[in-house]
Amino acid sequence: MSVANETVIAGEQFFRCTSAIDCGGRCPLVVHVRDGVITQIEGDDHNDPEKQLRACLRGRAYREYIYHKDRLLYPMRRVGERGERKYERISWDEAMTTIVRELTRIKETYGQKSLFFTSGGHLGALHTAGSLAKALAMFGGYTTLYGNISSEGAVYAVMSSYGDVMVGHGREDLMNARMIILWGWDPVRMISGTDTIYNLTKAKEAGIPIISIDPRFTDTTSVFADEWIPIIPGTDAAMMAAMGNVIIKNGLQDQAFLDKYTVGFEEYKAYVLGTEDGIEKTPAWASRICGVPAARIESLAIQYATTDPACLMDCQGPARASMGEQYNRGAIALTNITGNVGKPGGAACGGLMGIPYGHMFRSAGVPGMRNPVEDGGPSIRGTLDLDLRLVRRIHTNRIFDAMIHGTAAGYPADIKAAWFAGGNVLGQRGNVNKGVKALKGLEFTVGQDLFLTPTMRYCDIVLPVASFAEKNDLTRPWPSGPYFTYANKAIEPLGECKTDWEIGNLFAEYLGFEGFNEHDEDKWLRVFVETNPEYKEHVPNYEVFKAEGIHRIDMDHAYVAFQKQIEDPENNPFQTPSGKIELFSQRLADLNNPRIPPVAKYITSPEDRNDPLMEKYPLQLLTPHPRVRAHSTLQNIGWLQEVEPHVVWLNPVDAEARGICDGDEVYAFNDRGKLAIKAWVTRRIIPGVVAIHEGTWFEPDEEGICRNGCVNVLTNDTYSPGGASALKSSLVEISLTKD
Ligand SMILES: Nc1nc2c(c(=O)[nH]1)N[C@H]1C(S)=C(S)[C@@H](COP(=O)(O)OP(=O)(O)OC[C@H]3O[C@@H](n4cnc5c(=O)[nH]c(N)nc54)[C@H](O)[C@@H]3O)O[C@H]1N2
Ligand SMILES: Nc1nc2c(c(=O)[nH]1)N[C@H]1C(S)=C(S)[C@@H](COP(=O)(O)OP(=O)(O)OC[C@H]3O[C@@H](n4cnc5c(=O)[nH]c(N)nc54)[C@H](O)[C@@H]3O)O[C@H]1N2
Ligand SMILES: [Mo]
Repeated sequence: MSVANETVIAGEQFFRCTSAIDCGGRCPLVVHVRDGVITQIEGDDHNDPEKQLRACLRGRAYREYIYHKDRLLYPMRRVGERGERKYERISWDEAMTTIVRELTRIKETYGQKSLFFTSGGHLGALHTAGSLAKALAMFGGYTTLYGNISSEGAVYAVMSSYGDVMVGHGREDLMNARMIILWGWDPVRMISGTDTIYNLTKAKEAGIPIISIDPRFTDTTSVFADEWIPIIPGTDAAMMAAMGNVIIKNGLQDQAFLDKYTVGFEEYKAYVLGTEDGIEKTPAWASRICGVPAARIESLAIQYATTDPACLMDCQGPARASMGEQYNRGAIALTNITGNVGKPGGAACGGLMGIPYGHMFRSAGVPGMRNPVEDGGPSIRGTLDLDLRLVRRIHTNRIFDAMIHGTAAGYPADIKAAWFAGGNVLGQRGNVNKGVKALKGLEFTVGQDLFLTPTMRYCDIVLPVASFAEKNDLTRPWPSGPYFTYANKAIEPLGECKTDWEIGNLFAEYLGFEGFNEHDEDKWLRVFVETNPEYKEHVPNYEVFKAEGIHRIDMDHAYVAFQKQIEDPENNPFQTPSGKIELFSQRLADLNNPRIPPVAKYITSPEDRNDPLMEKYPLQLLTPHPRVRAHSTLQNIGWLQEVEPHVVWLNPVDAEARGICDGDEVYAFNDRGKLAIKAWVTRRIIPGVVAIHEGTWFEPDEEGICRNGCVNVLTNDTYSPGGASALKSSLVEISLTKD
C-alpha cells in the first residue's frame, strides 16, 4: 500500500522522501520515523510493480549515512595545520564573524577576484548554495569554475552536432530497438536513471541482441550482453571511423536521412575513406589501434547498419578523457549515417542526458544574481571556443593549478581565499597531491559538508550541513524522468546543522543585506512548483505532489529526442547555425585547431598507448564510478564497504609479469603520486589496462602514499580541447614493493 506523507500507523510516521546526491538515479524512499528518529528506510511502494522505481543498495543504506558517528554537528575552527584534522567547536556566530572578517580583509587587500567559490554534492532546488552565490555576488563577486566534470566532452559533442543537450530517449524505448550496443555504458553499476535496469531487463527478455564494448567485462556486460567486445581505452573513435568506412563502402548509409537532416556527410566520408588525408580508415587500420579484430569491426558495422532501428548507447564516461569529445562525435556520426536519430528504438547520443521531464530545474532554484566579477567578459553564447569560456572562469579540472600559478600562468585570478560549499574537490579532481599544495597555499578557506572530508580537512572554518532527510526540497531524476520528486523532511536537523540555503541566508545577514530572503521554505517550494514552466505544465497540485513525494507522467509512448525535428523539419530546425545536424561543423572549422576537427576523428592523445611515457608507466588507468558509493559520498558506510572491497583490477598477464597474486597489497604510482591497494587479478579487464574505482577519501601516510586508494592521486588535472576533464587518461605502473 502506498502511504501518503506524514501518515501514522501504530506509532510510526511515514515520510515520502528521496535522496538528493549525485548518484545516477532518483528513488522514491519511504522513511519510517518513531519518536523523531528514523527506524527504517524503504524503497518505492507503488501499487503497480511495473511503475516502481526501485532503490539500489546505496538508497537502502542511508540510515547509516544520516546517523553516522562521524557526522559534523557543530561549526568548527581549525587549530592544527591544514590537513591535520585538529578542530575545536565554535558557535555559528563566531564562524560567521570570522568568515566575514577574513573575506573582507582579503578582498580589500587583493581584490574581489581573489575570492573563489564552488559548490556541489546536492541536487535540490532550494537548499543549495544558490543563496550563498547570491550573497557573494552582492558582496562584490567571486571567481568560480567552468565546465561540467561529468559530461563536458559529451556536452561539447552534442552541442556542436545538435545544438541541444536533450538527446535522450525514455528508457522504455529500449524495447523498440532491434539491437542495442552498450558502448562504454554500465548502468547496472552507474544506474543512469532509476528505470533503466528494469527496461533493459525487459529488452533482454524480449530477445533483443545486446553487445557491450568496454575495456572491462562490466556488471552490465555479465548480466545483459550476448557478446563482450573488449577495446583499448581512448580508441573508440578509430573503431567508429572504421565502422563508418564499412557502412559507406557497402552503400548502407541512409542517404535520404543524411540529405534531409544533416550537413557534412561529404566531409565525414572524405575522412573515413581517406580521400582527405590519404589514410583510409579501414577495419584493419582501426584494429591495429583499438585491438578489436578487423573482421568483427566489419561485421558489427554491417549488423548495425542493416538492423532497423538500432540503439547505440554511448555515454559520458569514455568522454571524460583527454580527447573525450571525439568518442561522442564518432558515435553521433554513426547514429546519423544509419538514420537512427529521432526514431523510436534508435538513439541520438544514447545513454547520455535527458528527456525534458523533471530533468533540470531550469528557472527553479533561488534566483541568483549576476556575478560582478564576470561582467564585461567576451560573449560565450553559442561559441565552441573553450578559450573564451576560460577568460573569466577556471576549468573545473584545473582548479589546483590555477590556485598555485594564478594570473602569471594566464588564469583569470590570483586566488587567496576559497569557499567549498559541498563537493569533495580534494579527491574528486585530478592530481590530488597538487591539490594539497594548492590548498595549503591559500590565506583563508571555509567549507561546509556533512563529514570532515579530505577537502574539509584543509578548511579553516568547517560548517555542518543537514542531510536530505532534514529538510523539504524538490529533487530531480538523474538523468531524466519522466517524473518529478519532492523530498519531505523526516527529522529535525542533527546537532546544529543547517542547510546550504540557510547558511547563505545567515551569511547575508552577517553582511547586513536586508530583505535578502523573500520567503520561507514552504513558500519557496510552492512558488517553484507554481511558476516554473515544467512544473506548471505537468504537476497540477502542489499539496498532492508533496503528499505523494512524486509525480509520475503518464506517457502514451516513450520520449524520443528530436522526433519533432525529424517529423516536421520545416517548422523545427535544429539549434545549430545550419539548422541541421552538423556532421561537419563550420564553428569547429573556424577554430582552426587540428585537435578539435570539424568532423569526428580519431586523434592520439596525451597518456594513451602512443605516449613515450608508456616506457616508464606502461598501464592505462581506468577510474570508473563505484557501485557502493556516489563518488566519495557514502565512502564511510560500513554496510556498503562490506558489499565490495576497494581493489585494483589487473589482468593475469600483467599480474604475472610483476609477480603479483590475487589479494596482494600493491602500489600504483606515476610521477603525480602513489597509492596502496589490494590487487584483484581478473580476466574481466584487458591486459595493459588497470581499473580503480574513483571516490575513496585521500588518506596519505607520512610518506604521502594514499593508504585508502584514492585514485585521483594518479590522474591528470588537464582537459581535452572541448573541455572534458581528462580523468580517464593516465598512465601508471603497479608494483609489489613500495620503492
Ligand atoms: N578519477 C575520476 N575522478 C572523477 C570521476 C571519474 O570518473 N574519475 N568522475 C567525476 C564526476 S562525474 C563527478 S560528478 C565528480 C563528483 O565530485 P564531488 O561532487 O566532489 O563528489 P562527492 O565526492 O560525492 O562529494 C560531494 C560532497 O558533498 C557532500 N554533501 C552531500 N550533500 C550535501 C549538501 O546538501 N550540502 C553540502 N554542502 N554538502 C553535501 C558529501 O558529503 C560529499 O562530501 O567526481 C569526478 N571525479
Ligand atoms: N554507483 C554509482 N553510480 C553513479 C555514480 C557513482 O559515483 N556511483 N556517479 C553518477 C555520476 S555523477 C555520473 S557522471 C555517472 C558516470 O557514469 P559514466 O560516466 O557512464 O561511468 P564511468 O564509470 O565513468 O564509465 C563508464 C564505463 O566506461 C568504460 N570506459 C572507460 N574508458 C573507456 C573507453 O575508452 N572506451 C570504452 N568503450 N569504454 C570505456 C568503463 O570501463 C566503464 O564501464 O554515474 C552516475 N552514477
Ligand atoms: Mo558526474
